[in-house]
Amino acid sequence: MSRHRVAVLAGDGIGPEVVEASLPVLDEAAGLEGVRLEWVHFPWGCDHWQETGRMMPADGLDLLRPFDAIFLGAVGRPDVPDHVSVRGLILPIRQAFHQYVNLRPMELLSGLPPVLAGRGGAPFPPESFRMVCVRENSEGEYVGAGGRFDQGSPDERAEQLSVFTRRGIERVARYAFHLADRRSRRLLASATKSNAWQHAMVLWDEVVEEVAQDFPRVTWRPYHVDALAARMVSHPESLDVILASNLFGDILSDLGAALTGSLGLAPGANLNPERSYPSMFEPIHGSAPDIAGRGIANPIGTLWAGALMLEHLGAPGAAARVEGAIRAVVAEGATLTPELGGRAGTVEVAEAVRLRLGDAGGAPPPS
Ligand code: GGG
Repeated sequence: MSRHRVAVLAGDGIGPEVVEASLPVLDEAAGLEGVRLEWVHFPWGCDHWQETGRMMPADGLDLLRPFDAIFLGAVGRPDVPDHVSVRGLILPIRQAFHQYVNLRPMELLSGLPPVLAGRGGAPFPPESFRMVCVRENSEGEYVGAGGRFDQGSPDERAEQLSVFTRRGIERVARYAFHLADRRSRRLLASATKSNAWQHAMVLWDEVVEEVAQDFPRVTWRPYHVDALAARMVSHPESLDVILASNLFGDILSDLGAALTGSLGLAPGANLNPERSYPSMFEPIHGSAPDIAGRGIANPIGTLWAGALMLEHLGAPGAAARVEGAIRAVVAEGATLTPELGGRAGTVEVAEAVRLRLGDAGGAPPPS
């Protein structure tokens, strides 16, 4: 039996609820494939910030470093500024551990009522909406450089610096083209805004073009990010892999998740492809304080993030079980959370997925 040690950062709001419901499901899926997951919980987040002034201890990164993976719920609380919570926990982990790929699948699952009406009024068939966003996750608009000047005066200004490096763009572009090359449609759309950002996005376009030369089987093109957002709504069937900067990828993947029915469905993997550091897996949703504590948060994004983690840990059979079970539960439609029109709670949905793990073994996810 192989063993993997996973650091759990359940975090704030609905984070602890969706994580607690998901861990037994992931344990069981792993166990069915001869894999043992050892969870170690760290009580970091906004409560920790209130008590100590820090979202995680000063040596938090050192404590996380030896783990095989990190499993994150959500961070944020209405009384804590968002930049404190996100900059205090999520971004330092992503940046310090060189998790430069944020992989965010966006897929319309069979059985869900379509959000998009489709051209001519006919609903889009589920297979027409199957994308994955490869978001640059370590630099760009999220480097945090800049400052506030002349605060409180009429001349007050804020400067927020973006930093794009050739190395940073190249490595994430290479990952995205590799991924596109392995998928059946072999399409890649690169999100740019080089008409307005004449420095950073022109470098982005040049480096992406250079990397593309090594992947002749991938059909690709750049889109201005605004046009790409519109295309996700009007022609989703024309999109497959989306390569985007940190900010653009964050926005496009929330749009994509909403178009599939709910932000609660979508998983994210913060990957260090070289495996020099632990990678981190999380649902893309935030802490959702409006529904926290009510037991109705959708655990599917968290479970799916767990499937991505199992895949990364070298347990593809366990990952396929979780993904197959999610697909089965959603297609059945009897156990869904309220935002998808159902009446089930977090624990019930997770339990329904757990009960389908046995019959979902080995089902390969569509590419
Ligand atoms: N599930 C983790 C979480 O709470 N995400 C909320 C968020 O705002 N994340 C920032 C980001 O993904 O860049």
